[in-house]
Amino acid sequence: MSDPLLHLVQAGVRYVDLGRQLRTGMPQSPNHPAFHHSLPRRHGDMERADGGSAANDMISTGTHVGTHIDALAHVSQDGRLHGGADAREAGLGGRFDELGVHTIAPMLRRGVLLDIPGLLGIERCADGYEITVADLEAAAARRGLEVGAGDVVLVRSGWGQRFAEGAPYVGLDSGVPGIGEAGAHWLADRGVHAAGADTIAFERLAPGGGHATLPAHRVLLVEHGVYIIEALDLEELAREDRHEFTLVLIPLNIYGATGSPVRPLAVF
Ligand code: UVW
Repeated sequence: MSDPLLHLVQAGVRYVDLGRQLRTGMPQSPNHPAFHHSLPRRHGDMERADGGSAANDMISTGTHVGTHIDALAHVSQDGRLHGGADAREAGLGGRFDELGVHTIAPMLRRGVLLDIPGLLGIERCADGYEITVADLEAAAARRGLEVGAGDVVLVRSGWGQRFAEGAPYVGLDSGVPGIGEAGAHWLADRGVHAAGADTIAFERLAPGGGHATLPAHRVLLVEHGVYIIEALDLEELAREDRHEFTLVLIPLNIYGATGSPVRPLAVF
């Protein structure tokens, strides 16, 4: 019997890992409980009769830390969730049964990279820069691509390089680049399935403004039911000059969760 994976390898199919390594102290939004990894049972703590032992570790984390996907349960606007349900009444056993991360099907979809620093001829977008609709259109046109219904669109700002700095709340005072409300409407108008970026909040955060307003979250999650993926590593994909690929993304099947860590792959 032939091995289907071998066929893929022989056909030259490759992938780029878009997920960031989970580490205690990595950059994250201060909105969320941080990632912690500990080793409560070390080798030798309990030795078996045969001389063997096992080390067992433990993680605790907000579901919106590291590379992750936002479920539709995550954000409400003016007391309403996507679909109009009362957000304050919502929870497990209620609307989160329909909007939790367990309802996001594994993704095997056309992925499109819109590389904004590549377009602008810079290393990375300035902190707090709003990526405009003109930027999005020019980045797609530069590669002869059209964004279409069902796509997963990944917007690279270059900010992901700051993960190397290691500070947990890096960049919040100076702002974080990303799309704004207009960019979110542009994506929603094209019927995308999900949109992601290489930053902690997907959309632009104004210098000193923190998370005071999140218009792109409102437009995509609440108004249009478009999932958001954050803290992606898009550097290698840009270096590889890959702008169209198959995006493979599987959220954890956590019942009713507002988000989930993910490890997406760009396959080409
Ligand atoms: C932000 O910090 C806004 O990230 P998330 O959408 O995961 O809450």
